Amino acid sequence: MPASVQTRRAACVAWGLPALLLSLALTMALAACDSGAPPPTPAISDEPAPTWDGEFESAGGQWRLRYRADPRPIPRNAMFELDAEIVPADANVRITAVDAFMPDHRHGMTLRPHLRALGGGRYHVDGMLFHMSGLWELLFTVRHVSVEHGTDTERVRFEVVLE
Ligand SMILES: [Cu+2]
Repeated sequence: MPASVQTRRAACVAWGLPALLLSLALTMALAACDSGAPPPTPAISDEPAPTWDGEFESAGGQWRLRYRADPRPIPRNAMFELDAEIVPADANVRITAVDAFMPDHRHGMTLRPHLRALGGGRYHVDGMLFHMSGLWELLFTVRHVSVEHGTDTERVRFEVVLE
């Protein structure tokens, strides 16, 4: 038998034992997982249903947009954040922008807010600032893509009166 074949066989034997031990360890690890604590339930199901500061239903009733401010009520001249949700979650209905405007004064915010999609129809907005009291319009731009209508862009408007 040529020397090279013997060498290869020796290498196989040397590999065989660690591989066996590894698969044994994996099997035990999996068994430990199975017999361990029950899988954790998502924390959100333990929380009371959140309340919202505003809710809008689309003209066709296919989706709703709702939001709440943090902190609430919205402070004057202090940063705040928003949680927003499209329900039911639908990949074809997305919030693409958030802005705010004072119609009586014809000006917007002094900051540009940052919108982040969290998945499942949920969004978070930070960098909001209502720098003066009065009537504000909180504006969400929603893009809705459908086979029938192509791409629709809808501006959802909530009125917020700041003391
Ligand atoms: Cu103003």
